Amino acid sequence: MVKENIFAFFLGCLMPNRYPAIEKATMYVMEKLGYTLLDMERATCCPAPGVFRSFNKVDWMVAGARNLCIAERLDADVITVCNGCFGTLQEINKHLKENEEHRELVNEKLKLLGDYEFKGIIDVKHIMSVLGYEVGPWGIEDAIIRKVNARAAVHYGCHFLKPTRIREIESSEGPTIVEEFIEALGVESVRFKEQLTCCGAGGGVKAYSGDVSMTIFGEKMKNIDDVKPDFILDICPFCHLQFETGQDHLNKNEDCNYGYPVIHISQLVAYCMGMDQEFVGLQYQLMGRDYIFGGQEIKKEGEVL
Ligand code: 9S8
Ligand code: 9S8
Ligand code: COM
Repeated sequence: MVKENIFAFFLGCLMPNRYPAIEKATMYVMEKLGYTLLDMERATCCPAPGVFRSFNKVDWMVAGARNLCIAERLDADVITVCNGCFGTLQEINKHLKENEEHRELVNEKLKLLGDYEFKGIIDVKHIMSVLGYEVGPWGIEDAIIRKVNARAAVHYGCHFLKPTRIREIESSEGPTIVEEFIEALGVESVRFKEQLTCCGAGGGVKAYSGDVSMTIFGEKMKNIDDVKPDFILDICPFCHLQFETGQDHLNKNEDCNYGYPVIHISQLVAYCMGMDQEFVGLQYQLMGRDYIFGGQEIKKEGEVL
């Protein structure tokens, strides 16, 4: 039995290297909600699904299983804040639980790396599913001290939703988990054209061809700009990187002047729960404004309404 309310926190590569504020915000949110996050010592890249799996599926499974073994030793389910990490770890975990032949093959190879054996005793979760399905919009209401009163363009990203048979999201074609959750934070989600398509970063596209990546991203930004949201909300540090650096790239190379703040779900929730805007990391997203959100306080910290 895995421990309740305790997660092995899988950092991945992008968040600790590029967006430590997302990491800090995640810890703030989860701890305030009563969860404990454990460090996964010696964890590596998940490895990224769109990149490593395309080259060598066995090596991808071995490296992923090694990370899962670290969480198994802690007796805790894994939590990730990244779609790619979720994609890899959830898929490998499910696959190796079901496929004995691959489990044996992977365990043989794991022996070469040290004292590792995949047992199949834990689950892998994305923070959005924990917030949306376990804490719930109903549960977060008690934990927040301010509502945001803004309009967001929600970007789900590919690996959170697909492949459908593995992901366990209520609907991968018309998901509402993010929208329903952020409504409780005072955020209205504005629909835009081709909302569920890729941001253009994943699948190795950004690394292989910056131009193709920016063409896909340019379309996405046009569709978002049509509905003029107050900010862009993502649930994946790689999408986050694309939206953040991509807007600057388009502004320099195309006839546009985008300046949409880009906010990860952990940052938004941390802010609503009382974390200072400066620590949530939003100051990097201000784009010349003093505050993104009016930050209407609905109660003081600790106060019960
Ligand atoms: S790890 Fe290495 S490149 Fe990354 S952030 Fe999320 S996907 Fe997993
Ligand atoms: S969309 Fe398509 S593959 Fe991905 S999840 Fe995050 S990066 Fe943006
Ligand atoms: C995207 C991960 S989040 S990957 O580039 O598709 O592997």
